[in-house]
Amino acid sequence: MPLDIPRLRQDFPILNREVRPGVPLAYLDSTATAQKPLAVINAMDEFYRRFNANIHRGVHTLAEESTAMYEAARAKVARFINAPSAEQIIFTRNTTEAINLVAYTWARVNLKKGDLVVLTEMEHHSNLVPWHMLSAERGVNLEFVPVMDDGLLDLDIYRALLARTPKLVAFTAMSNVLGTINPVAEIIRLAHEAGAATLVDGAQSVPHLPVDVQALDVDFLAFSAHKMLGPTGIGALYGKRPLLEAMPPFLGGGDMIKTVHLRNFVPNDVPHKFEAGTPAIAEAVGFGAAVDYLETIGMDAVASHEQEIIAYALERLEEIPGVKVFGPPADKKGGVAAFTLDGIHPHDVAQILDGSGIAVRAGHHCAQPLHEKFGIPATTRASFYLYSLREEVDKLVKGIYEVKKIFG
Ligand code: C6P
Repeated sequence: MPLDIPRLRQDFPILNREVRPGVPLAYLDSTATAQKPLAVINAMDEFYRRFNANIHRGVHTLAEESTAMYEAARAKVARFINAPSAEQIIFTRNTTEAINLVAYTWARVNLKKGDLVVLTEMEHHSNLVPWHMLSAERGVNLEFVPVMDDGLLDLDIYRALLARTPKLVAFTAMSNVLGTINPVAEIIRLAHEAGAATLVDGAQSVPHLPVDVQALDVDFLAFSAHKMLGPTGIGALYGKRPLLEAMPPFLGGGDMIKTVHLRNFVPNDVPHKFEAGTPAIAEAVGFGAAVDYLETIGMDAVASHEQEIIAYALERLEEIPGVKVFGPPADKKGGVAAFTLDGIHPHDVAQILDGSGIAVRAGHHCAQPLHEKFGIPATTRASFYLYSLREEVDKLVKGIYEVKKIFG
């Protein structure tokens, strides 16, 4: 059953707003952050109106209720990615913090000078910089699976890199620029055969595709609530239980301990060992509501709607003279179209589109090495989600023709 998009859009109040009087919003920047349905907004509002209390600390009714809500959210997130248990979900601030958690704990225990970490050329800075920092500190070597001209990873070179027995393969499931959906299960299987652990950056895959951590057999998966209809300020790290249990704590403080004495402490059990201090409680409740909302729609339906929209967007964009869209064909990518327009800077394109209420992002999208690879400083990026309309693609195309007219 195709989604009833006009009906579904009524769940998102912001989509009805005008950017300026008489100029309705066409929000084509969901890869940066997704808009929020009333279910999420109301869940957080109700939490603050009725339940607000700190968790895991008080014995009063509100503290017990808010603790139960926070832990229920963890269970929902676990169910959403088919994690074997809720304890394997660690709440973090976002994908970036989840990756850093692995880099600061697992990696600093398990990697030493000369060890190899394999990344790819299409990584977001959040899956590059933590490894640069580790490399500078420990002398760990980094190698990169190349991106080919068609936006796909060169798996032959990947196999060759695996022959050098890396300790970790860390890669994105979906590129936030090219939209490329990587063969995650195969990359993980090959990594495991070579004896490497795996970390998947799921910032773009978990919001847009069905993801099953047990089927993938992934060791670590990082993702952010705000890209999947939830609030900012919260994300998650999934990890295999033996790995999480063996890892030292990340940040020290309240809640992550069993006992503290003047000269030592005993860390708490997983997942609390990794959640120091008062966490983002209302945000966790909102995250849980976002997961409920996506499950009601169904991730297969979300993915197939985006597949249809991106196929239409590529067809329309590619017929505009001077437009070059980066990345693979529609059937190998998610709802992301990053493009250049001959002779016109991406920031100018985005600024003029904004005049027509079209929200797109311009820049290197925190993937500067990928842009360097393609020999360009920046792209304009339109991105789609479950609420995107074909009419918004038409608006974008019309807007690009206007940009061309302005620049002669
Ligand atoms: N990409 C974009 O506009 P955080 O900021 O921690 O929630 O997510 C980081 C991140 C990690 N990996 C990928 C593949 C991503 O796309 C992002 C966030 C946004 O493309 C903001 S730069």
